[in-house]
Amino acid sequence: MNALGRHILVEFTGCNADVLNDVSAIEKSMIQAAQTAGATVISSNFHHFSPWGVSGVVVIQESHLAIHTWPEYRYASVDLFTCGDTVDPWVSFDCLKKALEASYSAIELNRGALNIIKKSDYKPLNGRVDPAHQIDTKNFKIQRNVWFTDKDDMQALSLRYNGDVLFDEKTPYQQVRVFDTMAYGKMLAINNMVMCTERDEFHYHEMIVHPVAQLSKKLKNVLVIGGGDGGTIRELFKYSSVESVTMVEIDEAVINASKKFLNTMNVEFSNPKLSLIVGDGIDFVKKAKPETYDLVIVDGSDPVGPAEGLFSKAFYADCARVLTAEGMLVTQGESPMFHKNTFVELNHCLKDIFGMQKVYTMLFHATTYPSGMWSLMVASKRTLNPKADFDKTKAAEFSKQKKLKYYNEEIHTAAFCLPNFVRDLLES
Ligand code: SPD
Repeated sequence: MNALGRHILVEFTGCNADVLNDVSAIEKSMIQAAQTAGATVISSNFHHFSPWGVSGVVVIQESHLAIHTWPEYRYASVDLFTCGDTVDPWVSFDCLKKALEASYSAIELNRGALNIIKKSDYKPLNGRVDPAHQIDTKNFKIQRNVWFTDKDDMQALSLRYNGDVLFDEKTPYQQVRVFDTMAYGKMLAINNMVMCTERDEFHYHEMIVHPVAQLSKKLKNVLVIGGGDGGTIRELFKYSSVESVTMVEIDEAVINASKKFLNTMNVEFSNPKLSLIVGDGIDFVKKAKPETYDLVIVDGSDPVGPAEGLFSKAFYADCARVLTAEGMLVTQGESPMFHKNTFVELNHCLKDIFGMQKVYTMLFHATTYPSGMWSLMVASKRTLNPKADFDKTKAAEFSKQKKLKYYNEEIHTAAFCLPNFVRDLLES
């Protein structure tokens, strides 16, 4: 060869959009394309962007393979660069064309044409002669660096996982997936948004249940809208006063994913006090009898797809109707940093329905939700002081006895204390 390497630049068009949007499938196809051509893969580094697209590179001993996908255009831009003459980049090209189900146009460039560059007598001081630096191609483990990203146009939160997706179902409502993340264990994601991870789900699930439970005068009949992963009912059933929990989850795939993989959360699905309904929670409250529940918990996803209606006035008016005279409601309120408008609108919507003095906002740390700062909004049929109208000693004992990991009597009060910028947002 009269050059150091060969570089193929490819325009893959008319591709399968679902494949282009699947970081795991893309990473696997890229590794396979490299290996089929006889390359030694050293590492892979892939990111999935939400709402769409994947970028990544496979570093091979003989250079690299890189890809950027635009599922919405059914387009991928790919470059395949190999040095030496042991690896034929067109073999990788063929593999990818098949994997992406693509049409293509491509050009090949010679890189480092030897009639232009000349070898010098440069010898690095620390030449890599140490056998520890040689790649043992038989026992070598590829460093896979694949990232799940929950983001909007301005900010993102990424978690690394090993490239394998444990559960992946596209339902009529959403895409439900479970990943095994390196830092946070199993993670449930809906439509590319983090719902919960094994390592930090207790922050959310303890906080959506215990502050309202400790404030409740009566806690017998509870309605949970959403909550299909099971984390919320796990916390609820820690109260012996609870006689019945009705949980209405729209997507059975969430329940199935949890039953299969989320073992810290799926522990109460067979509790005899649970009525588990797979159905539309919005429709359910519309048809439910008035004054039925002491507590309504709205444990939904972010306001896209089926959860959109969980942020509407009509829905909360129905929730208020089904609450008993002293009943309470708690709903996840998004992030004042990441979803400022939704956060404020939901608060105003609840105040319109329950009254200005009967809606209270809590903040807590949600380490794997974008921005790390998350809110819960409480609405009550009776006026209360949420920071104080609970039995501190009982709350402290409960927290100890049940071995809670986040909630305690001090967190209770602190959660309702808001930073000035959040107060300003809510008063605006
Ligand atoms: N952006 C994440 C908001 C998710 C709220 N619900 C999580 C469900 C956990 N049971």
